Amino acid sequence: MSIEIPEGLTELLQSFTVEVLRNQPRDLLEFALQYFTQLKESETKEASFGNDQNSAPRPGKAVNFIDEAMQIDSENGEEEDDDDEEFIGRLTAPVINRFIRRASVCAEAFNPDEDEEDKEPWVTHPKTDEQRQRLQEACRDILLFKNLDAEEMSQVLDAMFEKFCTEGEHIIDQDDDGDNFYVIESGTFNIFVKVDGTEKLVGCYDNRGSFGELALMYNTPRAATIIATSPGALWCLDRLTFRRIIVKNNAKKRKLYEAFIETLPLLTSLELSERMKVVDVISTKVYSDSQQIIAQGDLADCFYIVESGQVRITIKRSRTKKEQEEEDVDIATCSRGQYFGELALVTNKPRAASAYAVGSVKCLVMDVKAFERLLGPCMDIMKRNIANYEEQLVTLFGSSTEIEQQSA
Ligand code: 1OR
Ligand code: 1OR
Repeated sequence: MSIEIPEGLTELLQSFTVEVLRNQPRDLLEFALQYFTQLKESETKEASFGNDQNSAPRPGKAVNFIDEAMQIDSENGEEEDDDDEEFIGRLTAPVINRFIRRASVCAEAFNPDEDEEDKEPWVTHPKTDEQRQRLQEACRDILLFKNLDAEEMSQVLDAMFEKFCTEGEHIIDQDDDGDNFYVIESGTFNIFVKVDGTEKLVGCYDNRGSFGELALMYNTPRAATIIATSPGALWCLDRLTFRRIIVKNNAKKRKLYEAFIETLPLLTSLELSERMKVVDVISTKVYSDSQQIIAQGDLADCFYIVESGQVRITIKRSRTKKEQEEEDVDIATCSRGQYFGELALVTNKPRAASAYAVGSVKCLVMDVKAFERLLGPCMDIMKRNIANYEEQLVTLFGSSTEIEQQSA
């Protein structure tokens, strides 16, 4: 007895199988239900619109599922997999978003305001030459600006405006909406975070650095209160320009560094969304052969991960016990995926060693505040390595106290 295979069955099942393989649904049955329901709906819709023959559904014509990565809600790092309407609104093809497994993480939550933002004129605050010079100096070491191209940087500088503040002034109050990003030209500022309803002093800024990026980056309420503890001068960047330039730049950075960040053993204790926040705050720095990256004894404000090339770590040692003359001794080499510069940040001491580029070197750099905020969960791994330094120190030099005294 021969069984007749209905026309279109093979095509239908093939298309379905392709969608299953592409989307890797967690619940196959539910996926199938949605797939065939949508197929039927689109068939009915097209029939009722009297579409031309070319677009008329045939048995087995595939439902056009969304083929893009699931978006991360950058406000809270959660997947927006329940919020289908937003996706349906911007896609012509029917979308069953909740089944789509993440292939990669998008840089930004879908932001319906973004198109509106683009229609706004660019913000410009005219400045004297003297102001512009001071502004450029204040922005020189701001990591968030390091990856901007010349045009983006000049748009940022044009948009920034000066704000003088008095001692005791609240620059930012926790839980408020974010208006500006601030770059410190001068002044000291305390950082308070509410813990169980009471404000706790968690850190301070001393005449350098920047703050106020989080609420603008992730569309969240302010995460901390910032109060001036001296008269000071700040440069402010409005929310619109910040989002247009910095947030868009972060999207590019995520595409570039997502895969590399995923390979770093140091960051395995972090959630995926936290690792993406690491990408948002890093900048890249390039060093030429023999260039000094860290100088032993300096105050520390950055943490480094080697992206390419080799970094030589050296430590100063007296040639003899009596002589003042010192020589640099090689103690370690860091290559792709390894980090350095954590010790001074963890111990709050000056740099314990120097670091030099061997050949051309590219590093990902993170500032101390981001390091403290984001890398807490990685502290165990770092502390284990620091304990290793101590051991190596004894092996290399016999006693750790000699080096400790020298690097203190
Ligand atoms: P924002 O837009 O949320 C407050 O406004 C700013 O304070 C914030 O951006 C950061 O730029 C800055 N946790 C959260 N925000 C901090 C922190 C911080 N430090 C500075 N800011 N922590 C302290 C880490 C040294 C973590 C505390 C648990
Ligand atoms: P930092 O912030 O003190 C220098 O800046 C960096 O060199 C340091 O953090 C470490 O990341 C890195 N002792 C001290 N620092 C070391 C060592 C080290 N190795 C790498 N660094 N060792 C013991 C010294 C004899 C390790 C020897 C293998």
